[in-house]
Amino acid sequence: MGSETTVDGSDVMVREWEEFAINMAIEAGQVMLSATSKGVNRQTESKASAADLVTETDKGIEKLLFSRILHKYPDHRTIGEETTSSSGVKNNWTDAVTWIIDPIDGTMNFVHTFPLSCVSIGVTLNKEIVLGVVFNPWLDQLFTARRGNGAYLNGKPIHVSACQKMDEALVIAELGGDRDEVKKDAVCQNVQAIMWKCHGLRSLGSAAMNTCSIACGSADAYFEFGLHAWDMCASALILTEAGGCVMDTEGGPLDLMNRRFIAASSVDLGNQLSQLLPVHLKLPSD
Ligand code: LIP
Repeated sequence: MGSETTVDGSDVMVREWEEFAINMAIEAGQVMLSATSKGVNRQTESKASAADLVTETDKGIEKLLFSRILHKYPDHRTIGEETTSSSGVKNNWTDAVTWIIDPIDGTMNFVHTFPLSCVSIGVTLNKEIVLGVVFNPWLDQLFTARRGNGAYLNGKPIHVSACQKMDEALVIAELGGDRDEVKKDAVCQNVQAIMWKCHGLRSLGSAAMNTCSIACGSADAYFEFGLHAWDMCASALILTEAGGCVMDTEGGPLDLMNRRFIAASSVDLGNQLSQLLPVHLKLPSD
């Protein structure tokens, strides 16, 4: 493990946040498991569409984590899926230390007990991601990364695959939660453009799990329009620390608030995917 410093020069601080985030992620995982064993995971409300779900467990975990964070670090900021969706206001993302959290990424999977959902905890400082922790309690997978220190799965270093070509790549695409006609048409055109040009197409139902799969070399590229900062933040760092890349769907740098995401095992592969996509949706930013 390396010992590089972070943007403000203090890896010691980020290490402390990491330990704290890991404990919170494990606690959140226990809440997910217990909610499922009681059957309350199936009690849902919908948000942007009938396929964009929220459960009491999503809300409960977000509340729990935010209260833990603000109790320990009163001057830190928080951005979270359930708080932001219910307030209807844009994220106030500043240079301050900001915890960007998806309490359950893959809520649809959680509701159906499909074992691919996770808690995703990212931290930004000066608008750079400095920490990423993703925990899937069903598979007991804990992905972690601090900026400049590599990426780990259950404490063991992980690395992206060596795949460089689309026709050898396992690619991930998602339908996403928005179901308006423009979005549906874009998904169909984009999927059609890549489906016969790659080794295979998958859809895990969780942006963080999709991205972490690329980080550990089990998949090679992923794109989605309509993601939010909390879907991307933690796993984007895990992937880049594992040697991969994240970018805007048109190939520029990733803007966490811009809702357009390509993740790939290399810049080359990311660019190949970007060029194959015929539709690049422009969505209202977060
Ligand atoms: C969901 C994702 C899913 C993606 C949806 C949505 P949620 O997050 O991770 O893979 O396709 O756009 O954002 O709502 O389960 O936290």
